[in-house]
Amino acid sequence: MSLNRRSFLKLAGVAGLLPQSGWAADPPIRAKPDFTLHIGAGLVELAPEHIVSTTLYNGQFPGPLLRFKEGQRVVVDIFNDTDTPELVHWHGQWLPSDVDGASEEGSPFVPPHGMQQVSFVPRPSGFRFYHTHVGAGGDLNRGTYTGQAGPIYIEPKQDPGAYDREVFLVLKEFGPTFSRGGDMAMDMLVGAPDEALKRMGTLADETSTRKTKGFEVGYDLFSINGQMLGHSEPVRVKQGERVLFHVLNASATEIRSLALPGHTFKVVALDGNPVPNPADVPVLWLGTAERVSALVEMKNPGVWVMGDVADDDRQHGMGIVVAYANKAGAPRWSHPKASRWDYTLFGSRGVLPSAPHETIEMTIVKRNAALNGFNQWTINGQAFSMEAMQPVFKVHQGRRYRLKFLNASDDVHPLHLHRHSFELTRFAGRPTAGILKDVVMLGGFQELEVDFVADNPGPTLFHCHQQLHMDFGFMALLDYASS
Ligand SMILES: [Cu+2]
Repeated sequence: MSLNRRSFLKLAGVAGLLPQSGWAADPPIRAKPDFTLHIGAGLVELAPEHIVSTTLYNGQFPGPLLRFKEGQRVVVDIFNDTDTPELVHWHGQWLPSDVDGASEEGSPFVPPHGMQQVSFVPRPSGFRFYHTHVGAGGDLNRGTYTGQAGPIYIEPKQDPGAYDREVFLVLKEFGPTFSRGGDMAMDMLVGAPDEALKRMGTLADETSTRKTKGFEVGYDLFSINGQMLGHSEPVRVKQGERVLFHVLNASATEIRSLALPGHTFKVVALDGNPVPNPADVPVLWLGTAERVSALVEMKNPGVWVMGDVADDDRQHGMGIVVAYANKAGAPRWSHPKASRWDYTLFGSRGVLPSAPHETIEMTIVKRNAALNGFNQWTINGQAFSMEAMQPVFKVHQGRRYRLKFLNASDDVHPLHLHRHSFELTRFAGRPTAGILKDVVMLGGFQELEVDFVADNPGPTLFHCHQQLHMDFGFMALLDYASS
């Protein structure tokens, strides 16, 4: 599949078969850009002894924070200074298919050593981000394994502003390598595995002809805002301040956690969307591409390590120092008490979600090491084909759809729907309402339901945001019925 995708890119690039969009087909009217992005090779100094070379936006990691105003059109010039076609995806926004930045939806590639001007009206307000949307397959120098990610904040027309300061944190690993390590069972989510799904997963494994485990990706280097713990400027705070942390997991494949000893996080927004019920938690958990905005009241003076609860990852860089004014000494870490992540904590109380017009079921199965040693992923028995590029679901404008996911694998999958927000309606066996997201973690052998309203016509991509999973089958294309 990786080979196929790469040959497709090559073919598409050489033969001029790139999907054409309205604005690309018309003679371009060059406007003065509000923002300019340069995609190119560069260095990230994670620490003096760890300087990595990768593809970056504007020569930096993370890419520059782009501040947009809700509803106010922006023009962005994108220059691709690399030898390969690129795509910039505007994650979490309600954009037309041709500017969303996914080739599967018909967005054109930014040609190698070429440029593209895009123009769109940013919405909805809140914490979004931008990242590359090209497939990587077996190439760890492509896709989200690179440093092509940056935060976006779309300022709402009215800002509640119940905080003293905002701090953006982008969590990201570097130095990816493959291993046959197999899957690490992750149990950070509430909910119990479903026996029928377990049996389905076991059956898939037993009928697999490959007995070795499929490849997984691991990392050597971990960072927050492109610097390893101990090598960055601390987040400097004052006692009594309310600091709003906007946390983005820009990992290609990993689920991340974040804790600040002696403090709690009040989660106020998920994926940039205010939650109905802000609630306190000791640890934040974020699947790939998820965002959490959380308020921390600074009331425990000292010098602290804010970092991942996984000791190994934190010791290899996944953390940042939080230092109170006039406090000195070695940063302190202490392990938070065990807790599991439960989205429903932040949902409306005593409110049930509206009934959908239709339910679309998706059963997810792993075919062990089926593709040259890589696991292949299927939705309802089908792995996504870049060649066919066929929409598998047709939706009607104005209708409310329920997506019901059944995970017959032990992996946690960060599921992402493009160009729409969805409402979480069932998680860990419990109904919920009021939580709007664009990525949500589906637990191993668990079920999950989300609803979305078909209100943004055009081809729409659904996929697992784990780069290895999406590259090896875990995608589906939705399209709108013509009438
Ligand atoms: Cu996945």
